[in-house]
Amino acid sequence: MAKSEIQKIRKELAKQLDSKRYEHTLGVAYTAAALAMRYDYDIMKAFEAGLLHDCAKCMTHEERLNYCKKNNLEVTEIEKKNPSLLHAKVGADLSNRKYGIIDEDICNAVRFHTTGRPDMTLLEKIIFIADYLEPHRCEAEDLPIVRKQVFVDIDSALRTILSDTLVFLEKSGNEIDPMTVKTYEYYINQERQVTG
Ligand code: DGI
Ligand code: FE
Ligand code: FE
Repeated sequence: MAKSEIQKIRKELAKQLDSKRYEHTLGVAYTAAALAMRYDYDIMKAFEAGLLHDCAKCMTHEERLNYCKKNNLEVTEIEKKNPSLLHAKVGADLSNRKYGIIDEDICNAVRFHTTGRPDMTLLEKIIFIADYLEPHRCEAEDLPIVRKQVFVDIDSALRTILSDTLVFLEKSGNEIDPMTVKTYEYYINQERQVTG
């Protein structure tokens, strides 16, 4: 993608997002670019996916639900009850229709950035992880550990994040998206297979 197109996307995002979310977005984009450098992925593609990952985050629940209706996006039961989960699915669709992204890997990285999914592509992992540990994040206790770990072994960082997210969701009494559990189980089983 040309520099001017990225500029255009940034300008539109600055309009669509509040300033805190916009700063987070830039943090994810640059963190994703750094991870792409480490793991030999296309740096600009990682940057673009990072830019777009939360593009639907500042819409209201109603706006997201209407968007899904209008564009025939399926809304699952858990998404109906927790419409903030929908920002990933709506964001992926907007990335394509509104922001002109035709690269499927980028759209899927946006689509699965909140729950992950089993057998993620490298870009999907990069965005999922960058979202958790970009410089403005400070909530999670294990951040200093994962921030180092991710540059050594991306899958082990992924497992730490998935496990901590599940603990957090359980503690805070949030309903858990079945996809979050599936992702966790997939990567835990994968480790068992590797280590025997
Ligand atoms: O959009 P961000 O805040 O940058 O990050 P995100 O897209 O990972 O969304 C984070 C929120 O999503 C956080 O409050 C936890 C929540 N979340 C992640 N997995 C699940 C979930 N919420 C529910 N209810 N169920 C899940 O499985
Ligand atoms: Fe998000
Ligand atoms: Fe985010």
